[in-house]
Amino acid sequence: MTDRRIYIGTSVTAPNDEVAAQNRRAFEERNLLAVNVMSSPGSGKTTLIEAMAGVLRDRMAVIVGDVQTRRDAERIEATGCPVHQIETGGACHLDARRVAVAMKQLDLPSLDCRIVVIENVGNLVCPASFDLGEHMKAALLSPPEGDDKVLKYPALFTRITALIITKLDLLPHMEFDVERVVRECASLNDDFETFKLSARTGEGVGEFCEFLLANQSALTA
Ligand SMILES: Nc1nc2c(ncn2[C@@H]2O[C@H](COP(=O)(O)OP(=O)(O)OP(=O)(O)O)[C@@H](O)[C@H]2O)c(=O)[nH]1
Ligand SMILES: [Mg+2]
Repeated sequence: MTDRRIYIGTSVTAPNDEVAAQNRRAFEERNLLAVNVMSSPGSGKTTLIEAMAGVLRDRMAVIVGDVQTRRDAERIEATGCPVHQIETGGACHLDARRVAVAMKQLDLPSLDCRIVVIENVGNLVCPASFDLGEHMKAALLSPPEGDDKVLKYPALFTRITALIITKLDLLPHMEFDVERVVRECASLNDDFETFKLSARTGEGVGEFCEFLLANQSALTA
């Protein structure tokens, strides 16, 4: 039997991309910069957001995605930061439609913030393929995960604007070559900034917050 292929000229992510574009416009109408934070489970996304809340205070709101539970939202709520939890009920990544609903729930017009952080579901693969309407993607990598991950999971590291090496306080106890991570990321991506920080000690968290605020100012300039 002859192998016949039918070309369908539409991307499978096209419906998602349309909603993402609407989300981006809605963020921009309110002068908000949205950042999509991605990494493996446990690499420290929520802990970084907790630390950022101490720096950005009422300039930040958060949308947080998890397969199940409100645990991360409860942690972020405790900082006083406005937060909405998305429970995906099984999906291993956020999509633009879910984020659109969360934006309504957060009631962005009533907030006086400048940065919206979207914590994606812990996963180094699928979240990278879905535009949520963010202005930048950030990836966390920490010493316990190993310094070989960039080239093993290239889809995410190809698309990021911020590479965040976190849990820096653990570096003296682990074999983790920071320069290798940066070098391998640079082999995939020629337009990203590197941040080295510890959400535990607070070292470097301010620099990342300044970077976001500078990008928010550029958005509204
Ligand atoms: N030593 C140290 N531990 C950290 C740091 N950041 C996070 N942790 C710890 O790492 C563990 C996981 O942190 P979370 O912030 O919950 O990780 P997450 O990426 O949000 O996890 P998921 O939401 O499940 O994907 C917790 O025990 C944190 O206390 C850090 O900078 N230094
Ligand atoms: Mg988390």
